[in-house]
Amino acid sequence: MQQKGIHWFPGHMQKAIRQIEERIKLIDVVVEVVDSRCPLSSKNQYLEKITQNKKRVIVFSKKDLTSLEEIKPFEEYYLKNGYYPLVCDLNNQNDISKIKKAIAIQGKDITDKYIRRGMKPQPLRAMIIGIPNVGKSTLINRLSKSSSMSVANTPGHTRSQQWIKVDKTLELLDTPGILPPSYEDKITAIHLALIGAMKIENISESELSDYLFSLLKKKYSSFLIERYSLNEDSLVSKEALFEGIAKRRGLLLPQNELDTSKAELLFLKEFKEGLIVKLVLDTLC
Ligand SMILES: Nc1nc2c(ncn2[C@@H]2O[C@H](COP(=O)(O)OP(=O)(O)OP(=O)(O)O)[C@@H](O)[C@H]2O)c(=O)[nH]1
Ligand SMILES: [Mg+2]
Repeated sequence: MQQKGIHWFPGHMQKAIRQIEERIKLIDVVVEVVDSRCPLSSKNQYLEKITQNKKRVIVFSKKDLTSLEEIKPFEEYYLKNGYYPLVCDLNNQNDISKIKKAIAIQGKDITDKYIRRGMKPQPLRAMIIGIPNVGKSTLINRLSKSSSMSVANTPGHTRSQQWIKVDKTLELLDTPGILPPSYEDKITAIHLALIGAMKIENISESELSDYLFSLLKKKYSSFLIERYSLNEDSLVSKEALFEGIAKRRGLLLPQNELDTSKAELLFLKEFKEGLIVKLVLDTLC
């Protein structure tokens, strides 16, 4: 498949960057969320620039949908680049506690400064950022629900900001910084579409299933065979695969022909939901 570059920079990107830059002035620790299945593609490159002078935690969300083995090199990569990486299931309270600890560790210098000056340490102020659908709201909800404190309204630098007091050590900006995904190559766009992080207006379902079929056939064929109780013959082509899936799942057209279009949609949906195989789509160069 030939991969043409995509030149894509939505008009609201600049606005989103400005909004985040404005708010980030008030923040001690930035918590960026990326999807574990796309630890590079689901990171907006502009966030790298905006956050580089801040203490940073990077949360790889949805670890329940990925391979913990395959994600390891990406943890090391971000560690080397000054982040505190954490692979998490945001529905798991233990993992949420680990994120709280990571914020405290990254903010220790700031807390220590108060202590050195003989002052009572102020709560660390954190902000959750990331591209759509990676789990930012889930994380804010989980962190704030773990606290019995209510929402506090503290005046910010230039305007009033809404803060959630998680406990006496941590306050959270109650709205996340959302930046659209940014990508220059089609593979990144395909990865984002496959995990459901962006609308797929400019990529057809057939392009997505072509890509996914080749990848799974090459590296994860046993998972495909097992999921749909197929034999090797069903992997000779994408068409054969969809026929196999349609047969197994009873997907039929009115004339009792196999509904391979429905099978294709099911294939994409079940991959997105982590039902076929848990993997990392991105690769480190
Ligand atoms: N399996 C799994 N699903 C998760 C996890 N974290 C979040 N989700 C799901 O991912 C979807 C998106 O989560 P949100 O918290 O709404 O994501 P967001 O980043 O706030 O999305 P936007 O508001 O669109 O920017 C929801 O269906 C969540 O339930 C996780 O760790 N594992
Ligand atoms: Mg949200």
